[in-house]
Amino acid sequence: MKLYNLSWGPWPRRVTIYVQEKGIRDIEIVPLSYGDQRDPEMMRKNPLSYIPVLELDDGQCLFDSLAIIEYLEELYPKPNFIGTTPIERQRMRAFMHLCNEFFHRCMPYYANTLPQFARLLTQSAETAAFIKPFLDRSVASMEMLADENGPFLMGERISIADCALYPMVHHNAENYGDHFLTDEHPKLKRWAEMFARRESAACPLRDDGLREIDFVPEPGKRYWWMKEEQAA
Ligand SMILES: N[C@@H](CCC(=O)N[C@@H](CS)C(=O)NCC(=O)O)C(=O)O
Repeated sequence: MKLYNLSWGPWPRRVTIYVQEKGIRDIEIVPLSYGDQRDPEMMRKNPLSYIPVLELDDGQCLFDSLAIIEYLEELYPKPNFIGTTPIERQRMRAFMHLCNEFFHRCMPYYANTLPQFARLLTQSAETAAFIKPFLDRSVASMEMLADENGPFLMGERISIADCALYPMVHHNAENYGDHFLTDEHPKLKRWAEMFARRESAACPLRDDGLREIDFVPEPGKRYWWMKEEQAA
């Protein structure tokens, strides 16, 4: 199998963290750059043009980070990362859904608040203020579901929940300086500090210019976020 990957991408990182933590060694990781997902070859593999994509040996291509992870969990059931009882699995999946909800709420919030995103759109403080309570609620919900004693999100053993959330926390902190976990989230904070020390946690910063405020574009290169007049 081949896993098409973007090394700094929070969504594909869920799968690479899972593969590494699980000890799966027979998946070839194919590195892509941002933009490659729209090449005709990649569009044939995933018409939605998202990374990650898992290509099976028979050529079938699977997409969506958590659906890929659940597929792999069926192929490689040991060690168990999904939960051993229906209740454990339900809690883990509820956490996965909250984690997606959280990250989908981050994007419009950052787009409307971080200075580098002003290159992309006219920012609205009103929109940001509207979104913020929803975002806070997603984080509070994850805090509520996280295990009391840890050290992992679902308890003593690492699970898909850890692989699903860690890249999002890391992405926000390292690329945007947003350490959104506060003293109101003691369980998540303790967990994030613990997980950051794991070998699977290391990852490069995003390199498409949306991290730096004072980014100087490479001459002649068309960045995906550039308006036409900027690219000319
Ligand atoms: N729901 C998808 C989201 C994947 C996603 O947005 N990946 C980013 C890279 S981190 C991407 O491919 N973006 C390209 C685009 O939106 O065109 C998943 O969980 O895999």
